[in-house]
Amino acid sequence: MAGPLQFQFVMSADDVDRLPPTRAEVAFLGRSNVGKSSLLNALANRKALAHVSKSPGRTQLLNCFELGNGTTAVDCPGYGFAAVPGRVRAGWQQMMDRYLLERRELRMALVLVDGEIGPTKLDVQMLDWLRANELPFVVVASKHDKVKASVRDKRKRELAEGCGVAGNEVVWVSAAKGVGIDRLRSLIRGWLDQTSRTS
Ligand SMILES: Nc1nc2c(ncn2[C@@H]2O[C@H](COP(=O)(O)OP(=O)(O)OP(=O)(O)O)[C@@H](O)[C@H]2O)c(=O)[nH]1
Ligand SMILES: [Mg+2]
Repeated sequence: MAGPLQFQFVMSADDVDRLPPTRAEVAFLGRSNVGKSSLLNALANRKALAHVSKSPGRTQLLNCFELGNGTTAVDCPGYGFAAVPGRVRAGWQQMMDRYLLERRELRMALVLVDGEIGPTKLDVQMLDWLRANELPFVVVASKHDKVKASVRDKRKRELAEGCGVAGNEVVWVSAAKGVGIDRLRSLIRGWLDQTSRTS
């Protein structure tokens, strides 16, 4: 089935145990301000389904959306926001570790990397951690519209290299301009159709 993903907000949870049961799930990860919520809105073709941040780092919960066929998507809090106190950051880390390690139905972690900025140290740490724990992930490069056409090829090569993946494994998107959105929709449908986890 083509067209927008009909996400409906279900609930926000501060722990994996409080999330609703699901058949299959995808998660949106990435540093604060990278464009996770904007991407969810673009995939759903909705303006304000997921809250787009005016100030970064405000989403501290796992925001769960359902697709109507027993599958779900989780918009995770952004990492790397300097103004968050250490104590809060430690709590966030624990919540995220538990979520990623214990959510058995997680089919794919979409790791958003800012296409304009490229992978930060925290992005690389997250990717290394996912690899070390053998969790399935895909790199999604956001804000394609902000990368000038003249530097695009070079940027695409550098971003993939910085993330330790092949160039053709990176999914480039622009929530603002709709670039790559249809393709990502069908990838997500495919991951959610899987009956079990693959890495
Ligand atoms: N130009 C451009 N700006 C974008 C795009 N996607 C998101 N933005 C902007 O980037 C900022 C952050 O977007 P969000 O979607 O709130 O980012 P987030 O990753 O959900 O941030 P947190 O919830 O704080 O973790 C907003 O000002 C968006 O308008 C895009 O494709 N192109
Ligand atoms: Mg957000």
